[in-house]
Amino acid sequence: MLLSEISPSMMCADEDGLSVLLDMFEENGIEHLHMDIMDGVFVNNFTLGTDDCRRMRRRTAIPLDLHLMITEPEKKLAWFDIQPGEMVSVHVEATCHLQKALAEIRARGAHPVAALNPATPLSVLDYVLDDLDGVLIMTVNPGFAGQKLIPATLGKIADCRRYLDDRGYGHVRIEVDGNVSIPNAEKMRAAGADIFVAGTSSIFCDGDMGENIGRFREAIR
Ligand code: S6P
Ligand code: MG
Repeated sequence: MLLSEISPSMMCADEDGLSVLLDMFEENGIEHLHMDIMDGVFVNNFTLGTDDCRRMRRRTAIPLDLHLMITEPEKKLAWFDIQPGEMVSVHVEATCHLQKALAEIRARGAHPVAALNPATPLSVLDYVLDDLDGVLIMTVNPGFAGQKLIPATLGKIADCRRYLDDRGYGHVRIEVDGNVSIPNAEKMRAAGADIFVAGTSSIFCDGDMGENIGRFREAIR
């Protein structure tokens, strides 16, 4: 099984105290920072944008995990100043040029990830497997934090792991996003997920953040 990693959802973080939070993430070995980018068209919300990504890169060495919930991402990748080693997810529902978008992310030295809404079948990946470093399985419909897990997506994570392994793509990571609470994270790990987006249902909730991260790590070990 691939090593498990945590990607805190930065749209859930307060701007106040951000430096302290980022120092704490570095001390806790947090592997990625999940940046939710929404355009008000692909999803009914606006969240983080290009300037937030630039600011975050100036404040921490933790690589960004850009989750682009925007239409026609292949036309907009240049706006994000993508850095080598970052993860960049594009939604397969948001483009009719999926291969082109993934190849452009790869050309920038970043890790291309295909994001799938809950109803989108895995077969959309059939002809882009060589272009992928990861699949982002949405376990809620994208747009908002604080939603409830869609139960069928747990089976989809297991199906995705099997789909990739059977085709010789065991190195392709599976990221999960949406209501990744500690109990849900345990089930997602058992199903084969290895990158976990931590939001309001796990680390950005009541209690000590350090202890929340510790419990979360334990659940996904
Ligand atoms: C939602 C977005 C997510 C949320 C995250 C929040 O569209 O893509 O990344 O920020 O899921 O986590 P939670 O624990 O509140 O569901
Ligand atoms: Mg997200």
